[in-house]
Amino acid sequence: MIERKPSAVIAVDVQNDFCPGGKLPVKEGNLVADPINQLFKAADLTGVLKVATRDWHPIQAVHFAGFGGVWPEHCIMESEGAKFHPDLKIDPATFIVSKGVDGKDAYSGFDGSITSSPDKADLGTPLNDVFLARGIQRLFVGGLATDYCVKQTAMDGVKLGYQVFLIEEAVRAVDINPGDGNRALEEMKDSGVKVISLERALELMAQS
Ligand code: VGL
Ligand code: ZN
Repeated sequence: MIERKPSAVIAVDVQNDFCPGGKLPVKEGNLVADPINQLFKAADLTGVLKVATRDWHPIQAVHFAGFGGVWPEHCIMESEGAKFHPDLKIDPATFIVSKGVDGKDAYSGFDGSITSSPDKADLGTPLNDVFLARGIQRLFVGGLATDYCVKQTAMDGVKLGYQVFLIEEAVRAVDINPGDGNRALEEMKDSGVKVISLERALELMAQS
């Protein structure tokens, strides 16, 4: 008998501002939408939870260079740039996590809380509480950017006790310094994140 493990797919920050043409563009950022859609589709077939996180900053955020932080303005709440990329398939069954709403740095999806979900009772709840309430054990992670929010989300997942898989086709890096993305992958691996192909992830999900 196959051991079934309650799982979740997390799409990290697949937002217009992190895609080509956006305010903090990641090269080929838009290309993570297709593999993530495939994971979401498999999730629908297997009862795996779907989560999409989003950076959701106020205009005057200490996260931004003008207010003491390091980043150009991006993902201002309610703006076009903060919307999910149109290629990413979000539906009412997807749990949406908003983070950075107080203006502070919030790289990890676990720093955010639920702002849309199939069940109103989850609104305002931290992501980890949603997982704990449903007995989630495994996380399949993709999104933007490998060297920031994806890394923090995946490594927090390990720290919180989840088995974490990073889907290699479903991530892209900012690479402010050349090689940052690859270094982030190594750091994640060293901390216990399993980096796997989309094909392997779909196989594992079929056993969920
Ligand atoms: C991110 C930099 C600043 C990310 C968010 O989503 O990876 N990076 N804010
Ligand atoms: Zn941000």
